[in-house]
Amino acid sequence: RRNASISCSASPIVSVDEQRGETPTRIGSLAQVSGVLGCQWGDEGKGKLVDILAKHFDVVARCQGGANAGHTIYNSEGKKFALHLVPSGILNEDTMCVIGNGVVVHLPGLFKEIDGLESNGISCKGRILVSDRAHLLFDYHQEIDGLREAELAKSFIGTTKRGIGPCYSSKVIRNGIRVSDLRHMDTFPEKLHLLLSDAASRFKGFNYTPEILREEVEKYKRFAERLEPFICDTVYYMNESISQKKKILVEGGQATMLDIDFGTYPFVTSSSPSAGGICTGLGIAPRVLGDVLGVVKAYTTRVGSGPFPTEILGNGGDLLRLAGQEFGTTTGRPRRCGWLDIVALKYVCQINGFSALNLTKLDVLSDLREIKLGVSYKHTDGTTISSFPADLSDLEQSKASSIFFLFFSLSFVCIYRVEYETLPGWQADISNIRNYSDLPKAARQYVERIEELVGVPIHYIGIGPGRDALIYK
Ligand code: 2SA
Ligand code: GDP
Ligand code: MG
Repeated sequence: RRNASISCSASPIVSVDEQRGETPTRIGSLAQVSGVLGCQWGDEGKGKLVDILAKHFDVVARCQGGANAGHTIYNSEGKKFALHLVPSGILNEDTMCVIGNGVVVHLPGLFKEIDGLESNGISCKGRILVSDRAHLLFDYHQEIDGLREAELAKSFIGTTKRGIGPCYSSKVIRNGIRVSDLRHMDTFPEKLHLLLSDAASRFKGFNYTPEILREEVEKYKRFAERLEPFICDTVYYMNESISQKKKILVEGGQATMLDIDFGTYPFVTSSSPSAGGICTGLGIAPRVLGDVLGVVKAYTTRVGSGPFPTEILGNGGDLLRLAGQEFGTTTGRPRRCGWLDIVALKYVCQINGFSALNLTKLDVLSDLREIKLGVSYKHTDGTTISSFPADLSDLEQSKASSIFFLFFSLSFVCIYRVEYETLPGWQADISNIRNYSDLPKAARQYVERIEELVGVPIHYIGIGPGRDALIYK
């Protein structure tokens, strides 16, 4: 009952393209255990890559985050799906989807997502496993996420209000409730009472009554029954799958610049969306992890507050937002837009040790006459800083000089100046190109300059949202 049987098997990976003398897709040579992670502040197009890779893997697993993630994918008929908790392997019918111990699971949201997929003809039965160690995210976590944001007033984080911070707080402070607790409905009400009364004592605006507890417990009794077939010791499942030589793809949510340790703290999420999160969020050993692919947008976006050194304010940013349709997949919020930040990207590559990158949304830049790359940060004292700084607000007291670029934040200005390199645009539609060599010279120059600056090869280039809109380099 506790360990789902391991019965899936991916189609053999034959590098047909190489036999035909075409550009290798390189998918066939990806390691048995591979990962796909975001390189910026999220929404790089991770979902699309995972969906494309999924048919070559037996298992696609989420290791962190929750329904704050929004992964948009299109099936081969061009039908759009927005996934939040369900891994992006779900459209490939032979793939098992695992929601690992590091994920925080909002059951009403998960069931809604599953119902939506089923009603669109995607069978989820027997294909989704939820870790018995994953923490449950309750509606009340979402409510206090909103209350915390309101309390922060001007310094608000700009969370998705999906309850992520409060749920990870419960986990770390050790009064969280886990999926396995649903198997002990006798003690569940008391645990939930402790959580809710704690929230009521902390937040004036939080309404908690015995009636609310009763209703919530009844709801969770029904959820417990419905969830039972999905519950799995996924640590055992993942490790058994690895020893049986199954191919595993780990799908990251958010991105390293939102990582609780490495991101632009405190404007970050509450999990570890970088390579370390793969091991802690699934219970697999670092040495089994082979390839980690970084997904990076050809420019940068960020949703929510916090420093964004290469942000383009005003009309330029609005145009990019429109061209790239940069609106949150989960909340619909407009995303802030800017140039590609090489300083941040190098820092993220260092942390994750990517085998290769997927540069996405290159098509979005097609109309531009010139494209900028943020290549270094210079301090007012003239020194160039060598890595992404831990604390951009340590310059809070400094007065911004008009010649210096103002890093955007609602609560501070700081005076690092971003130095840019300007490259020519290509001003041609590239969305129908499928071979790297057919890209306009300026587009290839842009791609190759990024590779040169960052020192990591770009193996995949996105030139549209569809499954087929990928160039293998
Ligand atoms: P949270 O909700 O506590 O994780 O928010 C903390 C910060 O993390 C950011 N964050 C995200 N940034 C980009 N995309 C995300 N997913 C959705 C999407 C976002 C949406 O795919 O578009 O729809 O708004 C995501 N999730 C969290 C968040 O903006 C805060 O800065
Ligand atoms: P994720 O959170 O990293 O999976 O990314 P999102 O799905 O939140 O946002 C990426 C958006 O860009 C989605 O709407 C994708 O359909 C779209 N997208 C992905 N790759 C490309 C690309 O190469 N070109 C274009 N134009 N759109 C893309
Ligand atoms: Mg997203």
